[in-house]
Parts: sequence; C-alpha cells; structure tokens
Amino acid sequence: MKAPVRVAVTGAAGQIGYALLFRIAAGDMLGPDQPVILHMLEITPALPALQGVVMELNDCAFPLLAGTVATDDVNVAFKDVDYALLVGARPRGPGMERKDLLEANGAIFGPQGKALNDHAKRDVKVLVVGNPANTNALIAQQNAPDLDPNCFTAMVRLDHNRAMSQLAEKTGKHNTDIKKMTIWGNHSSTQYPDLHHATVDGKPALSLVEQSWYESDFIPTVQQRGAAIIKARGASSAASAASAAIDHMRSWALGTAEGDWVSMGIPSDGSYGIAPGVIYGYPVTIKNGKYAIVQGLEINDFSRARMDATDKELREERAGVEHLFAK
Ligand code: NAX
Repeated sequence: MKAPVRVAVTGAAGQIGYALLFRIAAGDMLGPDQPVILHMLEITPALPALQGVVMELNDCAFPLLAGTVATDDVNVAFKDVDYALLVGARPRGPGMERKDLLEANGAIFGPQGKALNDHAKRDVKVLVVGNPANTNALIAQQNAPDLDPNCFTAMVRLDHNRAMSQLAEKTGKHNTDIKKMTIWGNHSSTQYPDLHHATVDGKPALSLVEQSWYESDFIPTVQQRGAAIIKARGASSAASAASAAIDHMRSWALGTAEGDWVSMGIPSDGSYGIAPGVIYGYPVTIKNGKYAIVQGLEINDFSRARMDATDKELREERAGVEHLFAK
C-alpha cells in the first residue's frame, strides 16, 4: 500500500461534495492502492452539515480512508495537499449580472489561490468545478505566483462525457467504443463539442451521422445539457458532475489510454490560435502526471468560428476579473 495523499474538496457539504467524497474515499479517483486523507472546506454555517458527512464517511469504514480534516479555514484545508477540487462557489442569484457573479467568485477563488500558494504541495493538482469554472481557475492561478501555472485546471470533462453519451446513443454503440472526443473552450453554452476527430469503433464519427444532426442536435444538446438536467430534476447535475471530476483527476494522476485523449480546461499556451493564458478546454494526453495539448489537428472553418467564439467569451471574462489578480 502507498503512503496516503491529501485531497482537498471545497463546498464539501454541497450536493456535488456529497456525491464526490465517498467515491474518492472508495478509491475511484486514485486507485485501489492509494490511501487518502480528505480535507473538507465549508463556510462556517455549513460546518454542522459537514460534520454529518464526516460521520457518514467514518461509518463507511473505507479501507482507503486514512483520515479526515473538516474546517472553515482555507489555510488548514490546503495544508500539504496533493490534490484540490474546488467545488464550492457562489451561485448566480436573482438579478445578478455576470460581472457581479465574477466579482463574488473572485472573493472566493482569490483567497483560495493564495492559500494554495502558501500551503499546498508544490506539484498540487487543482481542479476547479465551481462556476464560472474556467475563469475561477484563472483567478486562483493568478493569486498563486509561486506555483506552476499549469497546476490549475478547470472541468470540461462533464461536457466531454455528455458528448460521448450522445454520440454513443445516436450510433447505437457503447461509450467505450468512442475515442478522441474534444470539448474546446469554456464550460458554458459557448463551448464547442467537436466531432471532427472523434471515432466510433475506429470509424470517423462524422461519417456515421448526418451533418444536420451534428450541427442542430448534438452541439446544442451538449451545450444545454446542464439546463435540461435542472429542468428535469429541479436541481443541477451533481452525481454526473462528481463523476466527471473523478475522471478528470484520475486521468491527470494515472494518465490517458494509448490512442485516445481527454478534454481538460488548461492554461492556453497559444496553441490553435487561442489567447495565451486563458483557461481553455483542449484535447490532452497525459503521462507521468503531466498533460500535453494534442497538436496538429486540422481545424476547418466551421470549427475555427466556434473555437474563436468561446475564446472571445473567455477573454471577456478575463478582462472582467483582471483587477483581482495578485500584482
Ligand atoms: P451546492 O450549493 O449544493 O454546494 C456548494 C457548497 O459550497 C455549499 O455547501 C456552500 O456552503 C459551499 N461554499 C460556498 N462558498 C464556499 C467557500 N468560500 N468555501 C467553501 N465552501 C463554500 O452546489 P453544487 O451543486 O455542489 O455545485 C457546486 C458548483 O459546481 C456550482 O458552482 C455549480 O455551478 C458548479 N458546477 C459545475 C459543473 C462543471 O461542469 N464545471 C457542473 C455541475 C455544477 O453545476
């Protein structure tokens, strides 16, 4: 058995937290030979509820759970952590403009970035789930000047998984038959789910579906899936979001399969003409805990326009939060 690693989860008493913590403790994220110490952060009023979650975690008697820390102090939460899943965020309230939302989240992700900078392991792997995820990740990164900027990522894996499931259903195949799915850009309705490089059972996906289905059905369905879940369930995606967070971290820690890739929101290095610095969804392969953007994909005019539109939205979001960056 390996030595335990420390995994921080913020918003730990929320609905995604409740779907996430038990799977991490069961070994779904880092494997069956990796004990974990869970660091759970909540706001002060949610600490009693969090205590209930800790009681349940203990009651599971998980062989891999080597300890728990439950706190409302960000400096305690991020002390020596190897992984940090930043889930807790400020939801959009009635009448709240995007500007207000970004500002409210800046007040959360700025201090969290600083606390990671001051207390986390130097190779900490940070995943931001709380929305607006890409720009919240940027705020945290920009408040952590001593950490490698590539430590900070945002979740587009739920969109990636949703796209796999839609394509599997359409083609009558299983999602395990699908390779090389790509989500470009922002985890928002401007995201671009790209089928040009995807394969189903080794065949090009776009040779199996009509262009009209791709443009008018598949793309909007994936982009609007979050809203469809809210309409059906009366609550936003939680178990699927937690599952995607597990997938994201497992791929990052344990690597991607030969001949396949995954989608991750990562700091742009300018690849594919995207603004350097924004946290943009890219296709990546991962080896030894390091991700690399898949290079050399052919981008046609259809894709270019959509990749640029989501880049533009991310640049606008960045312009709205630049005053929150550490100098
Ligand atoms: P909940 O409202 O159920 O839980 C959020 C929890 O975060 C609450 O318990 C709250 O007390 C806590 N919290 C708030 N501020 C905090 C802070 N400063 N430090 C620590 N904890 C804090 O929301 P839930 O459904 O769990 O969703 C969490 C976030 O995930 C939301 O921002 C949501 O928009 C986002 N999502 C992101 C997705 C993605 O694909 N990137 C998909 C699912 C989800 O919508």
